[in-house]
Amino acid sequence: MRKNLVFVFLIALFATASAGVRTVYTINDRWKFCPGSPFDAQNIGADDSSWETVNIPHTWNNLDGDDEIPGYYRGPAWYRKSIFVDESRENQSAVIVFEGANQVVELYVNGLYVGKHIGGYTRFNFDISRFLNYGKKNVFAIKVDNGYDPNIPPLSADFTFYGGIYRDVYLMFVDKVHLATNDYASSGVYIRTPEVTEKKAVVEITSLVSNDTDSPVEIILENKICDATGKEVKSLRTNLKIASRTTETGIQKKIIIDNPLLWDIDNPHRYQVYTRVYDKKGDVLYDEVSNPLGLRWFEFDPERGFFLNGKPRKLVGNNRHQDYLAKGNALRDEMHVRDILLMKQMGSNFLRVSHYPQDPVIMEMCDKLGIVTSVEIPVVNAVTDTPEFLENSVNMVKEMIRQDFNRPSVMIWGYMNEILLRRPRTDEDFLKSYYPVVEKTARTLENTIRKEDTSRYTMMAYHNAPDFYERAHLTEIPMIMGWNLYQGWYEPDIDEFQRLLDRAHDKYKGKVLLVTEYGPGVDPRLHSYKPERFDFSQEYGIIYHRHYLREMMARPFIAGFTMWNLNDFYSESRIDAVPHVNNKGVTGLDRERKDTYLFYEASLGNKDVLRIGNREWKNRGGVVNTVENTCVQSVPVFSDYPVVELYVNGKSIGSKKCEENIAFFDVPFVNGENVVEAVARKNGKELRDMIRIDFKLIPDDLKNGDVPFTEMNVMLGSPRYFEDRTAEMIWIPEQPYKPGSWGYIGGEPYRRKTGFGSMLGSDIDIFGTDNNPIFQTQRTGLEAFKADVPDGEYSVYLYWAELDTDKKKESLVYNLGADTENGGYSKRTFGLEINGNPVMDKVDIAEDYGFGCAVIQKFIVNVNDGKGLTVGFKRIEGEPILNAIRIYKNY
Ligand code: GCB
Ligand code: CA
Repeated sequence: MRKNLVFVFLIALFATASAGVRTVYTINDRWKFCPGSPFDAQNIGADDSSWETVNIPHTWNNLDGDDEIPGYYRGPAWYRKSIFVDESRENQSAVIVFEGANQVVELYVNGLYVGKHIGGYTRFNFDISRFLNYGKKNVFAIKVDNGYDPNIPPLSADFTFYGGIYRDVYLMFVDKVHLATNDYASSGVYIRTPEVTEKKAVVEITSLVSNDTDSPVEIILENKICDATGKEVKSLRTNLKIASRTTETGIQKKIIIDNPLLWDIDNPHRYQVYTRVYDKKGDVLYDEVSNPLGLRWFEFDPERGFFLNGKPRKLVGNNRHQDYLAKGNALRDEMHVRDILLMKQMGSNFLRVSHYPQDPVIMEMCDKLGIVTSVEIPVVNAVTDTPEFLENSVNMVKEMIRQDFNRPSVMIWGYMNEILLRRPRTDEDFLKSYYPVVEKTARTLENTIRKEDTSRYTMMAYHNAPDFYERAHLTEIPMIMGWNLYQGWYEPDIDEFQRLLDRAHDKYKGKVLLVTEYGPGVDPRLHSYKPERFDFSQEYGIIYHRHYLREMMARPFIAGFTMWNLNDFYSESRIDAVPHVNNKGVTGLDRERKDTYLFYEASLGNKDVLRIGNREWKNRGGVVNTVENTCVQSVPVFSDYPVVELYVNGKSIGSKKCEENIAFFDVPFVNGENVVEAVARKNGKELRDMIRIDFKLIPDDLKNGDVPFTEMNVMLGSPRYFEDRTAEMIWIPEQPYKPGSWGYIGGEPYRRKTGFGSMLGSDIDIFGTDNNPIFQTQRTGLEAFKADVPDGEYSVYLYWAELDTDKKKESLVYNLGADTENGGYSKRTFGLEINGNPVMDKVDIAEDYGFGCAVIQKFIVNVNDGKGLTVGFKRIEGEPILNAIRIYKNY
């Protein structure tokens, strides 16, 4: 009896549910995948048994960046999967929805061609109703191609164009009468707020309804607005007639909400709009979608910056790339969510969704957390002068706008990034015709945006070549000018940054200015107490960001800024401290928080922040530099409190004032474990933070019995510290030799000459190692490396790489002025002696191993009669070199 009741109840539940609610679910798992163009791949009977099995999100390039082979696979690949579709779906419309796949997709269902989509960063869908067999299995075959196509943006850019279905893919079943799914994969509903004040909001809702049946229908269109608690605030019904197989527009104007709850950065209240389609009596619910509604008004003022709901707000935040360590761009929702949480924790209120639209959950998170966004299409570096390129770009703009139209977080649409960075040619003849093409593209995109959406601002991001942009009239077109600036990184003089801001402010009167990019490369494994531009150290990262933050905060006309970047990201064509990785993130590829992140966390208006810096530098070391046999090294502490006290191994080493939210402490490290604890107090509140560091003391006096010598790893020509995280090994800077101690004799640190002076070490990729920084610095022309180590058996490892290149190095696209301009390699050979014994008559690294290749040679050496260790270099031709040395006591 009881059982039966439940049963009846269930039937009732299902009956109402299936009538009105669309069904949407992912079909991500267990696809067959094959790169290339396998014969027959689209056909039902194709044999895919030998194909790899993958889950979506998927990319075929996620591991490409790890090898030495330049480039990555760009071309076609196929996905196949059989999917059972319920018989009950036969009288519905069936749609397959892709959140994003890079970059051209062709879909076949049951051997039949369904359609094609161009562009790798926006959502798209296909109605597959007439291709399906109901109550049966259906073969889906999807061709995805990420090959270069001159008609599809981006043509080139500083990020990897991963191929694959790298975002969720769904099946959706909906009544034949439904909210439109044929409108650039939008929700079919557009919510506008022509007027919002504290007193009153005026809302206007445009809904597109499709009738996929063979006869006309009359429907009732309902829009119900609820507040965040679910309470109904307004509800409107409109009658609509829709002819067979057409889409009709229903507009509901002048919906008034009194005393609206506003969407704000600190309190992002969201209403929810439920759009429903009923039969004409209002009895049967055909379809429903919901959209967020944020009531807010905003304005950019060229002098006073950004205002949200009438209040000035400096927009401070990040750019973000959609990739992660070893995953490429194929990230599950939770990985995207995590990034926005990281931003929020850092104190950001602004995200430049660059250089392309991203996963819907990114936008949802920004709506939820009160993060203002700017979204842009990936027209980067250059354009192609064809109608197809323009058409594809316009389509991308429409998809972007329509898909994210209802998001309260979106306030800016962008459409070009550094579009004159890669001018295909630079001769006058060419430029004369190229500039007008770029201008025309820009104007077309600008006009498209303004037509699609009158409520947001438009933006373009320029690189530091205003003359180019002025000549092409690009500075006149968008409402907001975004500047990508790297003074103190690619360009030498960091103070040029603020001068440039002031000049731009003077010159572009009436224009709104944002700093859309700025940032130094930081390899989290590198540290330096003599930080300098382009050394990739955490410490230079702080110098740079501190400077930029100070200057931008001091200028009200800078409406906002977005650092480059939230996270490190892959860029196949780039070689820095980590090959194929752009290290300008404030977090790593694995989202490790660098000191720069901690600095912002303490600086951006967060409350009660206390973070000891260098916290990921777990294996740390250095040379004894006190009579107490400790090694004093500086440790930064980040806090929004005025004073911090630091305890080292239980003892206070004093209090320091935080200046610009940082206090630097000289910490005396002992061998082994060190416990460092910070305490800050304000208004009766106490904050504490603690880290543990494993420290390896390296004796300076090698006869010092208190700190016995076990090993030392020294990078030549380098003031940097490096942590080999795999081997948990510490690399320390070089020092000159003095008797009783250790160090180099003779020679000079290798410095690369660049367009702007010289820089530490080299930036070429070093093959055969994961530890480029060990090899990228070098001492040239040295006579010897001496260490007065005690008697015993040693392993002595010499590390080499030829840093000069055989021909003038091909200039790296993104290192702008920082490219190496050393004349190129001239022959070098030298002899090697250990403790006076010739061990190799003729070392010729370039000849024997090639250029930029890691070479590590281990020598077993007996040291006796108290003579210590001497590695001698005998010049034969050119200057002898040594990149690093490891001395390890075997017995
Ligand atoms: C830029 C580009 C960005 C690069 C960045 C860099 O100006 O817009 O895509 O990644 O510089 O790191 O060089
Ligand atoms: Ca997703």
